[in-house]
Amino acid sequence: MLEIAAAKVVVCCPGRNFVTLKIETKDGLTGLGDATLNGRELAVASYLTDHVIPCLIGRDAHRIEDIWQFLYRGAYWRRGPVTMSAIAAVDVALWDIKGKAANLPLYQLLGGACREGAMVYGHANGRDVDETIANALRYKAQGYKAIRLQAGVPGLASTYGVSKDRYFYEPADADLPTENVWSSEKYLRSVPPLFEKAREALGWDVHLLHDIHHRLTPIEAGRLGKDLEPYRPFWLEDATPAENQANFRLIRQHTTTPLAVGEIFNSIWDCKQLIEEQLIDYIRATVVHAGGITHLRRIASFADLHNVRTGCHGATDLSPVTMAAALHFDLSVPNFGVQEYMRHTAETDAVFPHAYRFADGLMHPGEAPGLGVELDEALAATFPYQRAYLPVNRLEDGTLYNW
Ligand code: CS2
Ligand code: MG
Repeated sequence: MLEIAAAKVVVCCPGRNFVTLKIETKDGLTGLGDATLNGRELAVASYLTDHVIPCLIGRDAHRIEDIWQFLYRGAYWRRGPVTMSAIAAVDVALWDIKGKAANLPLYQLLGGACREGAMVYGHANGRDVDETIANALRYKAQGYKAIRLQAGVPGLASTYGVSKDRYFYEPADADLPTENVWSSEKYLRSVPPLFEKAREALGWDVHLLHDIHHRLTPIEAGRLGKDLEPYRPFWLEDATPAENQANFRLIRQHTTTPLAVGEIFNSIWDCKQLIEEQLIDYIRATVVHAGGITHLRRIASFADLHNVRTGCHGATDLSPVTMAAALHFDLSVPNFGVQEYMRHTAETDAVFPHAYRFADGLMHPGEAPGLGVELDEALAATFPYQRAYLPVNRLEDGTLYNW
C-alpha cells in the first residue's frame, strides 16, 4: 500500500496558464498531473480541490484503475472536459508515482518501447505563403520529418495558427475574447497554392500537415481534401466540428486525403463512431483532456482494431507534464502515428524541468523514473494566474461562427 497523504493544485502562468496537480504519498513519493483546460483553467482547479482531492486522501496510489473508475463511474455526472481533465491529472500523477516506486520510466510500465522515438510535427506558419515556406524550411533544416503548414488568408485580418512569433503560437491572448473574421470561400482558395508551393520548395520526403480548426462544412472539407490530393498531405485536421460524427461520412465519400480529429474529445464516446466506421485515420485525443493514460490507452486499443493511428494534441496549452506523458504513451502504443510538438517558452521549461528531448525529428521521454518532469514551485509562484481567453470567430456578415 502506497498511501496518498496529500494533494494540491498549483496554478501558474509562465507565459501562459497551467494547472498542475501534485500528489504525495505517506512515504514521500510525489507525482504530477496536468489539468490545464485553455480558457477554463480555474473550473478544473476547483473540481480537483473542492471535489476530488478530499476523496483521494488515504487511498492506495498503486490502485490506478480503481481510482479512475471511482472518479468516472462513481461521479454520476460523467464525461465533459472539466471532469475528464481533472481525472486525467489524478491518473497521470498516479502513473508518475508508480514509475518512481518501480524506479522505471513510465513507458516501461506501459509495455516498453515499440520504437526508437516519437515522430513529431512542428508548426510552420506565416502571414503569407512565402513566410510559411521559409519557416517550414527552417524546421526541415532542424531535422523535422513532419511539418504543419498554416498561412494567412488573403483578405482576412487574422487567421488561426498564424502567430506574431516564429515558434510560439499562443491564441489565448486576451483578458476578454477577441473577435476574428472568417470567410470559408477566401480560405478555400488559399490552401491549394500553399501546398503546391510547399512541395516545390520542400520536396516529397517530409510529411506536410494542415489544421482546418473546425471551420468547414463536410462538403467543403471534401472539396479541399480532393484539391490537396496531388500534394499528398499527411493529414487534414479537424475539418468540421465533430459533435455529429456522421458528418465525416460525407467527407470520406469525396477524398482519400487522410483525416485527423479529436483534440477536444474527452472520452471514447466522442470518437466511437468515427473509429468504428473508419471515418478518420488519426485520433488526436490526448492524455490531459481524455481522462489520462488509462483512458487514452483504451481509445488507442479500440482505434488499433480499426486501422486508426494516434496523433496526440501537443499545443503549448498542454504543459510539459502532458508532453512527457504523451511521449511515454507514444513510445509504447503499437498504433502510434505522430505527435504534435510546439515548443514551450523558456519560462515554462524553467518551471517544469524535464527529461524529454528532441533529436533528428523524433522525441524521447528520457530514462528518469516516472514521467521525468518536476515542478519548481518557488519559481511557479512568481508567475501568478492571468485570465486569458481564446478568440471567437464571426463571418464577414457578423454571424458567430466556429473558432
Ligand atoms: C490546435 C491548438 O494544436 C492544434 O492543433 O488546434 O492550437 C488549439 O487551438 C489550442 O490548443 C486551443 O486550446
Ligand atoms: Mg488543431
